[in-house]
Amino acid sequence: MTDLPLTFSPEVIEARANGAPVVALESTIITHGMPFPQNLETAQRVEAEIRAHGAVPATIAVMAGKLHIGLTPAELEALARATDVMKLSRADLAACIAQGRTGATTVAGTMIAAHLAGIHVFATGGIGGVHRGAEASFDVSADLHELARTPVSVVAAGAKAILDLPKTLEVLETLGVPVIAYGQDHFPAFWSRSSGLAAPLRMDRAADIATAHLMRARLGLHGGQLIANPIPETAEIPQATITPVIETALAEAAAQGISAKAVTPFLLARIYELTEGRSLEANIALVLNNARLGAAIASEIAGSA
Ligand code: PSU
Ligand code: MN
Repeated sequence: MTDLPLTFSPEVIEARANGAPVVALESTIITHGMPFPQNLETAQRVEAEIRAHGAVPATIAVMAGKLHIGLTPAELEALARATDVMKLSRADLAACIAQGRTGATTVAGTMIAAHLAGIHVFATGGIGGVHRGAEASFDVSADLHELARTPVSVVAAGAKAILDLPKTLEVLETLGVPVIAYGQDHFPAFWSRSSGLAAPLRMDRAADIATAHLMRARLGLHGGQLIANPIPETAEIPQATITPVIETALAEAAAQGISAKAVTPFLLARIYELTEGRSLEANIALVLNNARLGAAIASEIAGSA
């Protein structure tokens, strides 16, 4: 462990020494997913929510070439204010560290770092997936492949309807990733509780999710689990409201030739503007909800160690 190039925050060092539950958090949502200052406020609230539910938060990022597992309050603020931050998926992580640069980890990048640090559970907003039109663009997020190979349970509110959700579920099935809806039969669609698509698996208890996570390791199965946790009812945006907004943002992205890593941040920023901030309020509510479930799953895993 000591020769791994990891920098732990003081509270994560203490949690590791005590066997306390730890929940990993990504940083792309801070630098490329939300505007300042809401990004900082949300990151602070999500960390507080995890602490209030008996676990320790570990926000993951590369800062000046160091891979941080947990950020101090000052580091979190510096990241939220930073510009020219790289977006780090599997392909980018080592290059960012080698060049001494600063980068924010995506779902894929965060899973890699969490696993290196021995963290089982990671809470976020939404995962990347198969983009609409992927049959022509081949734009499939590296998040899906990471779920297939790295043993971390990822709590998300499903995937956004900016993606092709049926194709995303098909690819997850092909890759052997368990997609577990929490407390309902349908796969959630980020801003909405249901995508209208049936989820492959359903669990109603954090303890069952923890047991399944540990059972995969005992069976020698690689890869993680996607825990699809529906947005709280009070924060939901109706499909009829969000669908035309998504269509507009997608049309603009196509017209402007946005491609590759820039697609997801572009769409998130436009949807925020077009909904006059309502999408962001929903986003914040669902991340807090995922933090609570992540803390519960991590506590169950820590308790059965
Ligand atoms: N989906 C969201 N919010 C986000 C992201 C996705 O609803 O912030 C971010 C996550 O970090 C995710 C990444 O891992 O975008 C996926 O980017 P890409 O599609 O380029 O793989
Ligand atoms: Mn992509």
